[in-house]
Amino acid sequence: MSTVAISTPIPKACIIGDSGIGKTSITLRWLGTYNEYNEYIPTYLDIQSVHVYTNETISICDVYPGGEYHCRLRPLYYKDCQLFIICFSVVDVQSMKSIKDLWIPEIKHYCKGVPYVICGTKIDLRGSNEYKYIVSEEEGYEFAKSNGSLQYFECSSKTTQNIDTMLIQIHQILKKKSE
Ligand SMILES: Nc1nc2c(ncn2[C@@H]2O[C@H](COP(=O)(O)OP(=O)(O)O)[C@@H](O)[C@H]2O)c(=O)[nH]1
Ligand SMILES: [Mg+2]
Repeated sequence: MSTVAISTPIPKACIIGDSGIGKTSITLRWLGTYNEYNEYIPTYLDIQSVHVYTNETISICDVYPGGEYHCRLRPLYYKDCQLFIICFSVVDVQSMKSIKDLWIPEIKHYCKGVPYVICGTKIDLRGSNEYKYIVSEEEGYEFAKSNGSLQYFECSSKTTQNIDTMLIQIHQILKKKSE
């Protein structure tokens, strides 16, 4: 009798949102390869295995948003996605608006029923007076709640605030889903 090894597929989450809001930086923090001196962060459009604990891995797909070509390519990366992490920058209110206008409609179209969480990025910039408008934590939370998000996160890749907690909670959501 032959033995067939059946491996459990690694849970997959896709990180999406407008360009320049810090998606790749979060992925790099989770991978442990973030470099704060790197002004230019190449976008992967790639799937990375992130080790949550030594024996627990999830795959994170960092999806590049821009351009006509990528609009058609993006849904290919959504295949088998079990959770979307939709990001916006708290200092870029347009990126929050895009969640409603573009990102939620897109995942509802291509991945009906797949849950999502919303994440406000770059919270270290809240203290800055360089921005006309800064989304507060309460506003982010209310926005997430009224737009069908499973949970609301906030983080800063620069200071690492909430980066680890967010990964652990995302892992828990994925794990619960596969039980
Ligand atoms: N201040 C601050 N800057 C950030 C943070 N995360 C990313 N950035 C910067 O924002 C720019 C875009 O980041 P990136 O991760 O490439 O965004 P992406 O296009 O959404 O993948 C880069 O210059 C980063 O250094 C953050 O938490 N705080
Ligand atoms: Mg990127």
